[in-house]
Amino acid sequence: MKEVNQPKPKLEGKGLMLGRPVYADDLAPQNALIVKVLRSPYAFARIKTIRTEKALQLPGVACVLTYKDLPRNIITRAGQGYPEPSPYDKFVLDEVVRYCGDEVAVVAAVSEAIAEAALEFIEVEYELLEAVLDFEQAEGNRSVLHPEPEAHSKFDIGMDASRNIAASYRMNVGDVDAVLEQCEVVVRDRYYTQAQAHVMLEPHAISCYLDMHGRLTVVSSTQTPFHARRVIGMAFDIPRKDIRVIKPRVGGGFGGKQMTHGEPLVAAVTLKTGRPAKLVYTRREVFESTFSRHPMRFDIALGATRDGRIKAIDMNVLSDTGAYGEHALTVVMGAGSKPLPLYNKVDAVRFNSVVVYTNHTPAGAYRGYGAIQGLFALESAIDQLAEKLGISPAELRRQNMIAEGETSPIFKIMGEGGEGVAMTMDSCKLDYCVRRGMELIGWDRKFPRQTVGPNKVRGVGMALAMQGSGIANIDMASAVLKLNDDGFFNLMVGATDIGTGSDTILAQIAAEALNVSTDQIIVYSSDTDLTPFDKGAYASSTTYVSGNAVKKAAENMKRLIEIEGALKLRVAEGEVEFDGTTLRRKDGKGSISLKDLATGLYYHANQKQLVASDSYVGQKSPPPYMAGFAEVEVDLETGKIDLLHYAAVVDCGTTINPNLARIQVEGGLVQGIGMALYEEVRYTEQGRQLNNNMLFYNIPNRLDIHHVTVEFAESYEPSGPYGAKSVGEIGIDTPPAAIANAVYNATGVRIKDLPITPEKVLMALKQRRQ
Ligand code: SMO
Repeated sequence: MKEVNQPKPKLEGKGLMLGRPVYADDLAPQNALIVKVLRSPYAFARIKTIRTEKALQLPGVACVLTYKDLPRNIITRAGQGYPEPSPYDKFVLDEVVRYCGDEVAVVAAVSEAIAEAALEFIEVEYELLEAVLDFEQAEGNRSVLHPEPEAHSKFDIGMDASRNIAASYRMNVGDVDAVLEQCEVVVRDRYYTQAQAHVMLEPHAISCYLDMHGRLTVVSSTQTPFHARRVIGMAFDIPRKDIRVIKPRVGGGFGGKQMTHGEPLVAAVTLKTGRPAKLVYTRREVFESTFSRHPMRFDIALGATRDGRIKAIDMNVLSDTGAYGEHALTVVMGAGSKPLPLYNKVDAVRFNSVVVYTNHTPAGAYRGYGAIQGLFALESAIDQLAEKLGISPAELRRQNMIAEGETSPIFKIMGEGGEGVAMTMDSCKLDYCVRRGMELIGWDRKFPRQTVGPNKVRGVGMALAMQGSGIANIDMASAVLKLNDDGFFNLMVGATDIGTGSDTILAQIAAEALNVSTDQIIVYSSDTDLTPFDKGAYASSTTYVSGNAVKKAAENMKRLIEIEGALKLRVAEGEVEFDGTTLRRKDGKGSISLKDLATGLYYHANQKQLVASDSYVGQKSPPPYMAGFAEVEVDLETGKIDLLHYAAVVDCGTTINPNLARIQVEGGLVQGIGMALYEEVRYTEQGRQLNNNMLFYNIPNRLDIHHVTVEFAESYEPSGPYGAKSVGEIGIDTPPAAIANAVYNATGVRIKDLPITPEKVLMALKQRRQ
C-alpha cells in the first residue's frame, strides 16, 4: 500500500488556490444570456393570467417563457440511482405554484440588470389556494397539492396524492406489540427534527449552449450529471444522445445538488433562442428554491429486559417532503430505518413511515439522508432507556450493538444487503470506536454530572451511527484508463467530485492497482460524452462503488501492460514483472521502462493504444460506523450551550487518504453540530421563509466549534477497494443525539425537538422547577 492510505494533496488544490477558472459560472460562454426566474410570492396559488408582452418589449430581453411555452411533461428530479419509483409530480413550469419560491416564469436578457428589470414587467394574476403548512395536518387535508393523476409513480410506493401522501412504507420483523408487552422496561417518546439548509459555498450554477452539431451542452454544478441529462431529456422529449452534461469543479453539494434544479429552465432558453445562457442562483434562491432536509416526527417505543437487553424497536415516522416529492420514496424507506441495525439483537422491529406534501420548499437529499433524523430519535431514546434501567448509556449500547461478523435481521427487510439478503458485517469496529471515544472525552470522569459554577453545569453525551456505502445492487460505476505515450495515464470516470477530493481518491486507487505513482494519473471526471457512466455523488458511494470500478479497470490495464511487455521482451505472458517503473523479464535477461514501452506502442512496432475499462455494481452496502461524544457547558441563567469538545471515532474501513477522510468527518461534524444547536429553516404563517440569508440562518462558525477530535479505527472491509468503505456522510450523524444527551446529562432536561436552542433549554428548566 504505497499510494493508498497516504495523505496525498488534492489534485486540484493548486489550481483552486491560484483561482484558475473551474466552476460552472467561470466556464459559461462570454456571450451567454443571463437567466432570471420569476418566483412565486405565495405558498399555494393558481396562475389565472400571465402576460409577458411588456417584459419582451424591454430592449435586451431575448425571451420570456411561461408554462404555456413548454411541453407539458411531468418529471422527477431525483438524482439517486434508481429514479423510476420516485413520485412524478413536477412540471418544469406549471400553472399552479406550490411554495414561495416556486418557478413562475423565466427571463433571458443580455445583462443581469435587464433580466431583473424584465421580471418586474411580467404581469401575473394569482388565485390563492389554501396552503398546507403544518405537516402534521397534511395527510387527508381538504387542500390537496397534487391532484391525481398528475402526480403518480410507476411503482407501488404507497402514494396517495389525493390525501397528500407522496409515499409510505412499512416493515415488520416479529410481533412488536407482543414483544413490547413482555418487556420489563419500555420507553416511549416523540421527537421532532427540523428543515436544514445545505449552505454550500458555491450556489447552484448552470450554463447551456448548442455545440457545432446543434447538441445541447449543459455545464452544471450537479452531483449527478448522468441523471441531469435524463431529466432534461424527459422535460423536452430530447433523445439523450443530443444532450451533453459536464460537471466542472463544484463548491460543495451535500446532497443539495443531487437533484436537478434550474437545468431545464436554462436549457429551455437555449433551445428556444439558440443562444448560450446561464443561471447562477442567488443565495436567497438557494435557500428558498432548492431542496432542504426533510423535517420529521418520530414516535418510538423501545423495550428491554431488566438486565438491559433491547428486545423490540417500534418506530413511526412522519416526514415533510414540501411541495414536491422526488425523494419521498427513498426517504420513506431510509428515514429512521437506516440506523436500526445498530441494535441487531432484537426479537422484533416495526417501522412505519409516511411522507406528506406541504407547501414548503421541497425537501430532498441532504448528507445523512434520513439516518441523522432517525439517529436523533433513536439515540435519544436509548439514553432514556439506559436511565430507566439504571445502566450507563455506554454500557447499554455496548451490550446491544452490532459487532463484526454479525448479521442484522433488519437488513433483510431493508434490502440493504441486496434483495432479501441479510448482510453480514464483515468490518465493524464499533466497540473500539466506543471505547476510544470514551477515553478521548474523559467519559468515566465526566459522566456523573459536573457543576462548574453557581449557574454553570457541564455534561457529556454520546451517540452511535451507521450509514451505508452506496445502494447495493443498484449503484453502478465505471472507469476507463488510457496509457499515453509518455507513460502517464488518463483516468476517465463518471464519478462526480463535488469538492470532497474524490478525484484524488480514485487516482490513488488507480495508482495503487497499477503500482505507479499517483502523479502519473490524470483524472478527467463527470462528462456524459467523455466519461463512462457513474451513478453520481450520493449515498456515500464514490470511494466504495466508483473506487471498486477504478480498481478493476486499473488491474485490467496492468495486465495489458504486462502482456505488451512480454511481447516486447520476447517471453511468454506471465514471464515479466512490473515494479511500477520498469518491466523486467523474470529470468533477468532484459527489461524496458514503462515510458519506453508506452512510447514504442505509439510510434514503433506492435503499435496500439492501450485502453482498459471496467465497471462495478455494489454487491452490498457495508456501513461505516461512528461513535460520537459531546461535552457541553450550559449556562442555567441564559440557556446558552457551549460545545466544549466533540470527539468522534470512525470506522470507515481503511482510509484511502487519511487527510481527506478527516476533512470529510470534520465537515460533517460541523454540519451535524449546526443541526443540533443552531440551524432551522423557518417560515411565516404565510409559508415564506423567514431566514433566507446568511445573516439570519445560523450555521456554526469558528467561534462555536472549540475543539473537535477525529480518529479512525483500524478496519478493513474485504469488499471495498483496499479495505475502504465510505466516509461522505457518517461524520454528520452523531452530533444531534450526542449533544442532546450531553445537555440532559448537564441539566436534567431533555430537548426532543431540534435545534436545541437556549430558549428551549430555559423553558424546559423553568417547567421542571414548577
Ligand atoms: S444526501 Mo445524498 O445526495 O445521498
